[in-house]
Amino acid sequence: MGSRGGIRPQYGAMLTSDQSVETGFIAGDTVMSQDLKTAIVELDRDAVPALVTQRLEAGDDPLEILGDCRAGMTLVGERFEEGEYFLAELLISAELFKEAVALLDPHLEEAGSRETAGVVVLATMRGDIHDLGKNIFATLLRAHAFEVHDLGVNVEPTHLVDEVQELKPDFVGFSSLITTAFDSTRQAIEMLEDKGLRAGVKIMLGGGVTTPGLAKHLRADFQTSDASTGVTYCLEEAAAAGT
Ligand code: B12
Repeated sequence: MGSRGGIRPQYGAMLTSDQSVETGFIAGDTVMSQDLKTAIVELDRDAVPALVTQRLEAGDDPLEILGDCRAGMTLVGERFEEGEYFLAELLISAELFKEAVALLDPHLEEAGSRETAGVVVLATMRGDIHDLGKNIFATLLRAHAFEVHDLGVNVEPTHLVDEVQELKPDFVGFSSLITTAFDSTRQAIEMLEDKGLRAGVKIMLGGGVTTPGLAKHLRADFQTSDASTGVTYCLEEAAAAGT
């Protein structure tokens, strides 16, 4: 573990992608951006918080920093898929990611200023315990004055439906990172339809494994793998509804 590519990050340097031939950097990436991805995929517990802090101090957009952290997590997932990393590495990467988000959170909260509000219920459904992305989406929504009810992970469809009945939200967001949760998501949506709760609610699918095709299949209104795009959708829908 930890030797692939042989890149030892040069923290703080703002080199351009011209150096990519030698180092393996991706065209368009700055060294700072590539460093953070590398630090995450190499599970470097000192470098990750140091780089996030350094980039915040340098005035980088917190959403861009977050995007680089997420890209690092995608690389971790690829190594897991290839059998190079195991569950232990996934867990360590999750801890590193949480640490990065804890540093970014106050800046993400500052990012929003619009007063448009609506009620959002969020859940990761039964069969899925991934929640890092959902938590980020919740933070960004709150930053834009949405009232967020986060039901957590491994949520039973009946529990979600009870909460929707009680809270009468404008939006229900399902966060999915693993295909085994598709069935419970489908069940929840069908139960909302059967109980007559579907009409007043916009249903969103988000998370790495969701696709437009899945959204169509589940009769969801919206799908994305990007929290900011999700917030834009909520803001536009809330404005259109006059909330
Ligand atoms: C970290 C991680 C874990 C951690 C999760 C910790 C946690 N608290 O979440 C731990 C170690 C617990 C874990 C466990 C497992 N994992 Co895992 N894990 C990952 C990993 C590396 C990163 C996921 C992540 O957090 N990404 C970063 C976040 C920020 O991205 P995101 O979730 O997509 O969120 C963004 C957007 O999608 C959006 N968003 C998210 N939700 C929502 C919702 C709405 C409504 C909206 C609008 C937007 C939105 O906002 C975020 C910011 O933009 C992925 C690899 C990958 N490629 O994703 C594998 C991965 C998801 N895991 C996988 C697997 C197989 C597992 C395990 C089954 C492993 C095992 N053998 O036990 C278990 C699953 C247990 C279960 N039942 O859920 C597979 C899933 C394969 C599949 N296609 O189904 C992946 C893809 C790895 C792989 N390539 O094989 N995992």
